[in-house]
Amino acid sequence: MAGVDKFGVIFTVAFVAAMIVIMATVLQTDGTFTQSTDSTPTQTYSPPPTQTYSPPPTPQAAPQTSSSDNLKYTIRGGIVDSVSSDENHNAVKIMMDSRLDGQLTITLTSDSVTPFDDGTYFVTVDGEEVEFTQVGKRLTIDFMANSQKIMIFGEGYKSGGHDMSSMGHSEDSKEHEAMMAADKAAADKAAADKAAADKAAADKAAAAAAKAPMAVTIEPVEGSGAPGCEPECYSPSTATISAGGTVTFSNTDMAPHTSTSGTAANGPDGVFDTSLIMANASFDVTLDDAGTYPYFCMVHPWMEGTVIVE
Ligand SMILES: [Cu+2]
Repeated sequence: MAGVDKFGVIFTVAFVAAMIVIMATVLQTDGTFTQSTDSTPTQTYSPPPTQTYSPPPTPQAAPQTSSSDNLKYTIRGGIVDSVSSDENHNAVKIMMDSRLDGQLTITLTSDSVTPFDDGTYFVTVDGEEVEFTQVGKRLTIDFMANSQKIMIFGEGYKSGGHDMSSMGHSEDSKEHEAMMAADKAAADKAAADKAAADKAAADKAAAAAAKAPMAVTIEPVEGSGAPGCEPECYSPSTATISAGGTVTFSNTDMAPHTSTSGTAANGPDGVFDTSLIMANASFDVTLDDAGTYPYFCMVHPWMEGTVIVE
């Protein structure tokens, strides 16, 4: 039985050792289990190739660069249909399709269009003059979506006084008309601006003219010594002057009157008081502070008026 036990012990030790070896190969150094890939065949799933949708290239994605009529250009936001120089009109015409706001950069040549004396050009997009940047003979012109025609004019075009002799025939006379229209629009705008400025000046003058006077005369109405004239027993019953102005209370009535600041109901407030003014006499009151000053006649309390100082 000892032999059997010995064999059993050896078997057990060997089994344990084998397990340790197996575990060691399975157990990674970081302690995580991984599936053995070399011992068992693995099935891999390959999904069928998916169809991806590629949107059509947008015009601005890749700037279109080309040359036509010996003119090199780059366009973004549109496609150039044609570039042609018109020697008769000393202009270059670019026809294009643009669905987006974009930019055309074109390098001109002396053959295509001769610049003005100062080396610059005149550019229109669909007949409207536009700003552009110029480096040497390379022009960069911005355009709006749906623009169709860019024209670049040289010395044949005289701003403000078009050289009609070189603007002869049909199609480009349309172009020229468009330019004339653009110029007229600009002139009209300038005129409108001037009119607006003139109006503003006129309004200012009117405002100055409308400014309250520095002097006003107030008279009691005839017969105001007896009730019945109210509420306009002074004329004008409401008078307006500018601050620092003078009110002349002139008594043109037969009866003596006063003009006393305050109200008949509450009495004098002490701002001013002419005291009694006899017939054909007058009294001046100067008021420096803006405000509304009620006054009344001490003798005839139905007589009330107002002085407004602005
Ligand atoms: Cu009176």
